[in-house]
Amino acid sequence: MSRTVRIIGVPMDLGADRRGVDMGPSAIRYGGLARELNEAGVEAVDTGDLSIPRAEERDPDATQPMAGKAKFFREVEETTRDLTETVADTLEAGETPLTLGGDHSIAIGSMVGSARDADVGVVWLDAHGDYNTPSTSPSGNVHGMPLAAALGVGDFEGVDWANAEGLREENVAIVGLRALDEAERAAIRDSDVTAYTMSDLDEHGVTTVVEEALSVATDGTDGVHVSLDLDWLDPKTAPGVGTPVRGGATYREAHSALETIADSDAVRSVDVVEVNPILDEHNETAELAAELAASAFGKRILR
Ligand code: HAR
Ligand code: MN
Ligand code: MN
Ligand code: MN
Repeated sequence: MSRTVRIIGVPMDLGADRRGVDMGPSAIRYGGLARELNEAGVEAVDTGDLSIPRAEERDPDATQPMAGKAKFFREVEETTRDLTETVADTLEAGETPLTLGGDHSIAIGSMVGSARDADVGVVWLDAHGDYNTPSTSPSGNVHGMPLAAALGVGDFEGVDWANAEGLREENVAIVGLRALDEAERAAIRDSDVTAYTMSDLDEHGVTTVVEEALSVATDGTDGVHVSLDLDWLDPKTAPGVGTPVRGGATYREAHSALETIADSDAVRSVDVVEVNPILDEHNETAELAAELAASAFGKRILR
């Protein structure tokens, strides 16, 4: 029986400073997502988009956490609760959630939903660590915090809606790191999270690194949540992202990584985030996002 992938659009941009990622879900659909998924041999169904408040109607500072700063914290909570239910219901129905961002703050909901009734590992493909907390964040943007939130790090300890129940630091692998804030670096070093930098990819090659990341994420778990931030790729290949960082994964490395992930047969849920159509060139980053999602579900040239 083939896998049914449920597309869930989350047009959220309140977790990031640069507007435009709210158009990501439309651009990725327009970029051929359904066709790509069909070519991967899965059944694709589309839930449409969750409804997200507009920034212009809200006050970014209306609710702040006990310590530090997190812009639009109340709105992030609302969206997280909504996405958590959608992802959990999707899994309960025997389908696989594919969540389209939106900024990376949405991954809090997809992780909390995915790890509600299961032990889950995470493979986090990103230039950034996304391990800040409201106290350590230099920007106050929640898209720099989702891993810390889901793991209950620092200010996020005991924040029930943000903590992913069945997720442990030991089962989290970040791949492709090249931009960290000071406090974030220290927090990752002190944690039990496994982090592979771009230098590790240079040294060992993408297949080896991703296989290691998968062994971290599958160790004692029921499945893997894959979170793909398009800024993981080099900005020459993926220009349409909010926070580009030079020196990222190439086109082939990215496909290879997601094909290796598909081969593990451990994929439980997937995010594709941070596509910014305003900054894109002819929708190519969105098309790439659609292609990479298909690779994650097993698309191959010869099958
Ligand atoms: N580390 C920075 C901050 O916390 C930048 C955040 C990153 N942007 C993302 N997330 N796209 O991966 O503000
Ligand atoms: Mn990210
Ligand atoms: Mn990033
Ligand atoms: Mn090494």
